[in-house]
Amino acid sequence: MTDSKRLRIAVQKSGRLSDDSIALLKAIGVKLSIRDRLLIAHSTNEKIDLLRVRDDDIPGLVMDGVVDLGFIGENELEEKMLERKASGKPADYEVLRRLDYGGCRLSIAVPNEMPYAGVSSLEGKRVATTYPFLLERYFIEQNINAKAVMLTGSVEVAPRAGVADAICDLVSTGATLEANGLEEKEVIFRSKAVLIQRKDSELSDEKQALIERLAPRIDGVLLAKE
Ligand code: PRT
Ligand code: ZN
Repeated sequence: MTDSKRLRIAVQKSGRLSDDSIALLKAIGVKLSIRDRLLIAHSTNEKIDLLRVRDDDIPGLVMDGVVDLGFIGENELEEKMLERKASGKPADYEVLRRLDYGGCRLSIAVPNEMPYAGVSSLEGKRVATTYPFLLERYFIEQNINAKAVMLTGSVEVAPRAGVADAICDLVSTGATLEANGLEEKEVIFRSKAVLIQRKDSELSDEKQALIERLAPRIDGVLLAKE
């Protein structure tokens, strides 16, 4: 159960952002008792409840006002914002802090053997991605007539499977692209984890005061790591 007077924070349950987000909360003095299978975790020393969910759900939970804060990658946040705007849903949020983990880039990569002479080589091509809204925005900006093919996983095998000509996926070390015979050509978005909040006008004074007490501690933690 959650109590509406307690600050609700959404974090990824299990994935690349989970450990760093929990570690940051602990570093700013939020004591947490997390039991692996449970959706909700309570803080034992602050009026805070954690909602542990898939990262895909976090932007919507903040934008719909179900939670007050959320830790999320900017890639996912921007994609969901575009998707929600396109379907007329609320898409407002504020970035409370940009964080120092979850760094990656969303890039277009093509098979090693595909001739590539710049973005115009993508004209008329099918590009597999989990981020169709970011990719289509890029095509429009670049004035390219190409098609984003939505895949929720295994994007890197799409060209070999004959499902697409190229891909647009997250890259950090580049090892996955290399292992799949793909070459990174265009970076379309650079991302890090961020802590977002619902529009502050919608927060109670008590919750706002708690955020104002905790946020400077995040700056302290980030500074100490530099
Ligand atoms: O289950 P849930 O939906 O919560 O998790 P998920 O599988 O959707 O996400 P997860 O945990 O994989 O990633 C969460 C967030 O971490 C992403 O939205 C990014 O903001 C950030 N992040 C940082 C990354 C990467 N780096 C990353 N390298 N997310 C994914 N990758 C994948 C990428 O998709 C590709 O498959 O790693 C592979 C490439 O890595 P390299 O090192 O081989 O280039
Ligand atoms: Zn996800």
